[in-house]
Amino acid sequence: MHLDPGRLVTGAVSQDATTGTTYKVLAGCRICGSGPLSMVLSLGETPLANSFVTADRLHEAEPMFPLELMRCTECGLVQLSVVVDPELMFRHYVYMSSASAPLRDHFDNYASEVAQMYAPDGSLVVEVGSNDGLLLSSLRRRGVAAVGIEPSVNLALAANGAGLETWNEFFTVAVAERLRSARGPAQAVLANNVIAHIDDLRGFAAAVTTLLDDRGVLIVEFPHVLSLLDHVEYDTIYHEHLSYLAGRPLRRLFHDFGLEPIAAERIATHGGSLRIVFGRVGTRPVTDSIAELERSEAAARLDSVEPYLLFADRVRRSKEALVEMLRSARMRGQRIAALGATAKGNTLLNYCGIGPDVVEYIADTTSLKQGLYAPGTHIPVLSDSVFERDRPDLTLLLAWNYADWVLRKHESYLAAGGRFINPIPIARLIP
Ligand code: JHZ
Repeated sequence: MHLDPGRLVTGAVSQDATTGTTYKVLAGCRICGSGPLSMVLSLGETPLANSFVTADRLHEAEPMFPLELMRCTECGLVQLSVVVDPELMFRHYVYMSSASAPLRDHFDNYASEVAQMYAPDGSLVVEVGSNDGLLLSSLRRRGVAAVGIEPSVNLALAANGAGLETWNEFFTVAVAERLRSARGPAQAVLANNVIAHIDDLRGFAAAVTTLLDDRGVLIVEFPHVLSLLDHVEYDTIYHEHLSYLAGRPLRRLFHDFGLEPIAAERIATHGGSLRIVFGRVGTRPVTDSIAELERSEAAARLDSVEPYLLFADRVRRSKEALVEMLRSARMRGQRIAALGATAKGNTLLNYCGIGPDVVEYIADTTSLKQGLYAPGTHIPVLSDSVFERDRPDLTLLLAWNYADWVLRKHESYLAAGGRFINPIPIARLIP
């Protein structure tokens, strides 16, 4: 089946029972259009993972949406069964890249690679989903003419205020055309942790090809579905993440738009991600890394149901182990807090039914989250300085992707007898 750019494969519109908020139910795969999709796992109904609640709205019902993971048996894309309105999820956004210190080094190294390899003197580089401009600022420091596209009003405002040119838009063909006529073609389009959030992936691919120079590259970074399966990272499943990506379905998507993968690299961010570089077909050499990636995905049998059945079983066992560890700690009278008011943490807390009676508060470095309450569970989010002073007996590490950093940063807590619980892949005490 061939789909035109911009055409969404959506079926019925459904409604949340308490608040009447509408959402779309997918009728077929967003990459190849095949259907129906087959269910891999259901995590029940949850609120939106970044919809932290203000104190004055705690008594109001929160919209809840089914959180179900589906697999396309044709192209292999793993995706959610529903699509919540992106206006609701992204126009005001509390996740700020700059609040996670280790991400600064990651983006700095990345910016230096992009500047050297793809953006010689002053070339235009466009970052889609530029958040608060952390990567844009690293690119700027290296002399790259970097422009961001960011749908969140508050983050685009902050980035522009810091002198980092950011267009407050969702990335569409119309925006790509305007940007190209204003600034010329881009040598590189960067999309880090954003393609999983895009419903209309074909529209995205069309917008990229509109903007890119003939020899330009698209570089995408996203959590790899193999890491999701191998490390039981079920908490990274939430409504913002519409797709759980791998090399094969992406090759198929971009092929229809004249792009081919030329290099792939595994990177450690967000529990195991992939960085794939795409160029226009035949314009750049294809490195061995592409064949290697395809071999590793084939070896993992991502095209069969088995790894997903195993995954679903490991998810249930992971939940049981965590709930039991927390229950027995509370029975012993131990106090428990959490660290990192992450989006994934909210999937975990809601799916495992962990509330403020078990976890007293969540400490977080993001100013925009502090003073709010976690969606669904209503656990208060406090500043990380509170955690340093308070020293609870146990701390549930909801930002487990930064475990090494967090353990170093909170050495004195550990030295005073505090312990962390890493919930993924299976609950484990540190030390
Ligand atoms: P972090 C985000 O998910 C959101 P989240 C998004 N939807 C996405 O796609 C994924 O990333 C990939 C805090 N923190 O990165 C800062 C501390 O408090 O794991 C952040 O709130 N102390 C775009 O939200 C959170 O933890 C620390 O020392 O699951 C980290 O969020 C550090 C390092 C972080 O992503």
